Amino acid sequence: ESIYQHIYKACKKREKLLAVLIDPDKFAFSNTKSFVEKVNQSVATHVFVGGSTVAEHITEILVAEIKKHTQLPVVLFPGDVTQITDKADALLFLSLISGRNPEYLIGKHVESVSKLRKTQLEIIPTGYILVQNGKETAVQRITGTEPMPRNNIQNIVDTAVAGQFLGMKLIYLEAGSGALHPITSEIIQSVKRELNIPLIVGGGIRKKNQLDVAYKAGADLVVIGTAFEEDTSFFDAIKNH
Ligand code: 1GP
Repeated sequence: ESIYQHIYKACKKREKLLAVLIDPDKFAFSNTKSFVEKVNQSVATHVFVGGSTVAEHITEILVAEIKKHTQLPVVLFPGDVTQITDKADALLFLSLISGRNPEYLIGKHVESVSKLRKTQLEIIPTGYILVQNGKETAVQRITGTEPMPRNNIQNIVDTAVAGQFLGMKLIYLEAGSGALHPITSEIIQSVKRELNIPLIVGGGIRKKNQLDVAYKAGADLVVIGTAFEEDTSFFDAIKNH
């Protein structure tokens, strides 16, 4: 079974998935073993690795180390072509459909092919939608795109559905790492209602209650990075989601 099939089936069965995001840029390499052991003991189902500003080769070294300590699928969530490594299991092939920068809609994708051809990575086309969260995010700064206004829900829904029509296999609603406000339940619900493909939600989720709200609204997979980075006791706090 592929990683995507697993996510798709979970979505149809309404099982909830949780990805722990490790940003190589913010993560102390020497902590990998103990951190990943905590991930293994938690309810997490996936490890995502990626960030907006990661120095070359660091991702590969970190992914190799993570793989030593876990059986969970390790999925690349790359901010850039340089973060692609065969050491992972799958790659979210992200298209920033909230923005209008051709580099992040198709340019980087073309650039990545010579690298991807040499890997066995499972490639999962993903429509990535950045939504305003109250402060500027790294994604916004680096891609030079505007996030979608939170109050124009119809536009967010239409963007997600357009992504599905284009053949994307996942839609990722992103508030941005460390967001002040996570994606609202109203946005999640409205998008979920019109999608047949799994919905990922991430950015700014730091409390168990915010995780529950996201799942209840219809998120199939939630991504959490900062909250675990800052305090690994959050793994215990979410035991019975
Ligand atoms: C960021 O959606 C992820 O790309 C996770 O965000 O670090 O705020 O959990 P946090």
